[in-house]
Amino acid sequence: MKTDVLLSIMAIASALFLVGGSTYAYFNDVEVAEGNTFTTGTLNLKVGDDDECTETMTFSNLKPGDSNDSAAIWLISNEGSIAGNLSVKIDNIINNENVITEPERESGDTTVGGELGAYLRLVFWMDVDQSGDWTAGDYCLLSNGTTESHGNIVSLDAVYDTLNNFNETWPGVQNSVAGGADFGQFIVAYTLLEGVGNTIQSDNCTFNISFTLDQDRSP
Ligand SMILES: [Ca+2]
Ligand SMILES: [Ca+2]
Ligand SMILES: [Ca+2]
Ligand SMILES: [Ca+2]
Repeated sequence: MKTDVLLSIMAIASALFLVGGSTYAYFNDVEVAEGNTFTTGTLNLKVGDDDECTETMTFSNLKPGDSNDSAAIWLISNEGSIAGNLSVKIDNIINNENVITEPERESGDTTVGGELGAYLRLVFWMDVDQSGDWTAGDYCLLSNGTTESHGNIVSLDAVYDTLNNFNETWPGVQNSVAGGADFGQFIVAYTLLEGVGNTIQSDNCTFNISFTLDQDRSP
């Protein structure tokens, strides 16, 4: 009796071994995608020669009749690896009276703030193709906070305005510009018209120009 049971158990175990062993005979194959990596891109705006920006305009001893069509020529670049949108802002416009010269006083000037910003006429524009000239594809910043393209403005002479009127923000002046690409040369021109009079003697004006690069979120 015990022998029979033992034989039965051995038979079942043997059968199970054969069934279990037979599963290793099915076809099989494994492939592995190794080292999966996710890396972020970069977003970095460069204005002029250095990053961060060291550009600044400084002009002294200005007088009526002076003008300069290249007061600034700054290359604006998307130094990152992803596309971005460029915005520009001009703010912090400050007019200083400094001293009041005798001719200035004779003209009726007082010590309440300087007048240069009300007379200094400026143009801010982007030479997109970096040709140095106002050509197709270029655009300028208007003192009402909009931009105008070359196709609609024959000459930049038409868009000069006084510094005090340029306290504006121009959002998205150039969008979806690829990483590694240039926006163009940002150029500033100025003119101090003849006949502006003595009230601006010794005055100065200061202001900031901010450039912002935002991540392009278009599909
Ligand atoms: Ca930068
Ligand atoms: Ca003065
Ligand atoms: Ca151009
Ligand atoms: Ca003055």
